[in-house]
Amino acid sequence: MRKQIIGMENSTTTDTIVAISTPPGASGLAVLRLSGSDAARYCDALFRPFPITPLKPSEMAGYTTAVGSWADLDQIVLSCFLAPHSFTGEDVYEISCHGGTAVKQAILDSLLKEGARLAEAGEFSKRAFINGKMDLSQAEAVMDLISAEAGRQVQAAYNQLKGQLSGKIRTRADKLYLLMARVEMILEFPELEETPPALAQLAADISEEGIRIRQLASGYGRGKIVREGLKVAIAGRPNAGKSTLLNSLVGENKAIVTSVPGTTRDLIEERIIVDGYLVHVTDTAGLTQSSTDIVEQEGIRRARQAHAEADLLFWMISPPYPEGADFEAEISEIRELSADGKDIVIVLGKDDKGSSDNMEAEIKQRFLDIEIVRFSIHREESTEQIRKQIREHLQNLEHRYDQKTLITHERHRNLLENAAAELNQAAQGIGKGLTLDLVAASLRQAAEYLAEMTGDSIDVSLVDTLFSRFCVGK
Ligand SMILES: Nc1nc2c(ncn2[C@@H]2O[C@H](COP(=O)(O)OP(=O)(O)OP(=O)(O)O)[C@@H](O)[C@H]2O)c(=O)[nH]1
Ligand SMILES: [Mg+2]
Repeated sequence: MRKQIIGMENSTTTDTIVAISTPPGASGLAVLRLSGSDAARYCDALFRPFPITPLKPSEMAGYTTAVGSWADLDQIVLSCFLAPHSFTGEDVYEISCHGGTAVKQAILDSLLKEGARLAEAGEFSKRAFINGKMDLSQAEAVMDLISAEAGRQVQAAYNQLKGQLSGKIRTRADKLYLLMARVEMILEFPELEETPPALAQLAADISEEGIRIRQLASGYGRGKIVREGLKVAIAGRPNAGKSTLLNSLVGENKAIVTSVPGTTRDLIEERIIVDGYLVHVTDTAGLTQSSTDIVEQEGIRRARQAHAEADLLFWMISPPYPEGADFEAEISEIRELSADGKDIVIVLGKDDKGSSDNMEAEIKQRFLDIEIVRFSIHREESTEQIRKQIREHLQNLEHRYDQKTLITHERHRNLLENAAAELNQAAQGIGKGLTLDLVAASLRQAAEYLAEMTGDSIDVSLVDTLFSRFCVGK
């Protein structure tokens, strides 16, 4: 069923679009995708089937393929998906050709010459959404699936694509419609229903629904980490061994390591995978109070920003240990971050250079409850111990947010929070004598927020913005 989108009533989306759906550059094979009512006609003009599949493209049945030649350019496999049983809901032909840059461009040009239009970014998915093939949260999942680098991202995106989230949202929306019906009933037959106990029960039920929706929103706690990755930063004084730690986690010499304090100035961010989670590890400039070098000062400013944004901070303290006021300054900086709720692990670095026992005892005395690990680049198991800290952090997160349904997009979280706030307000309002018309309006508004998640009710400008973030050919 075609979707009604506010503001899109008169627009036409029936022209036939084409794009190269595989990445740029040379490859063994490539796929071009063609969607729209003229797709068969364009293929008829350009495709010559081999005798084993003698049908013209317009005579092919849906879900069948044919081999043949394409406009004297290449030998291809043509796959046919007829409306409405295709990705976009329109007639779709996919052309698998050889993946040379010139070949795919020539095939694309031949189709453009026939009259096809080059697809905009995300236009295939947008048509799939408009034609009711999937809802908005599923279309967002397609994009996530394409950009996924880690196993957990794939899992979350696929669950969303299968409609796990949409199902949950529709269940909640149905409950809101029932509540709306109850309010309408009371409005119509006040003598029967508008008694204090009936109203109190209504308020309790609305409040309960708000709590459930807020619970769903809290799935963003882990969902954000799954989709965007965990941010880990490495902090400490110059020369503490931060870049060495980064390199050991990445398994490559990504950051320059020298014995000169102040080597790292820029932020160096690398991606690793831990337990199927994407983890961004950022090496930062060493912190020092005494720098007069403006480049180093800028490095330190950026370092502090990265520390503030990190989900987990490895703070390295290595020999020669700071003493007196320097040590106190470092401790108070750690304490401040920790008081702000930052998860910090102290790494006692260069553990091969003498005993870290005293420093460990000192730190334990200052912080009752802080993780401490020892690290030496000359010990093989050291890197694994650091990875273990990351793993434990991720496991804690799983315990803290054990929702089955992950909320992976901020847009979804905000809509759920807005819906919950609206319900909470309505529930509290009933006790304070809020008129039932206004309660009904709040319920309707909350349902609207939920509908925006799945795109059941959505503005055309939002549709355009969301789909333009997709890649061309999707
Ligand atoms: N013995 C020993 N030396 C280390 C270890 N880790 C790093 N080093 C040495 O310490 C020096 C500084 O290491 P880096 O990794 O560059 O230190 P950094 O904290 O990134 O330094 P800045 O970028 O200047 O802040 C280099 O000479 C390293 O080889 C270690 O575990 N043991
Ligand atoms: Mg460094």
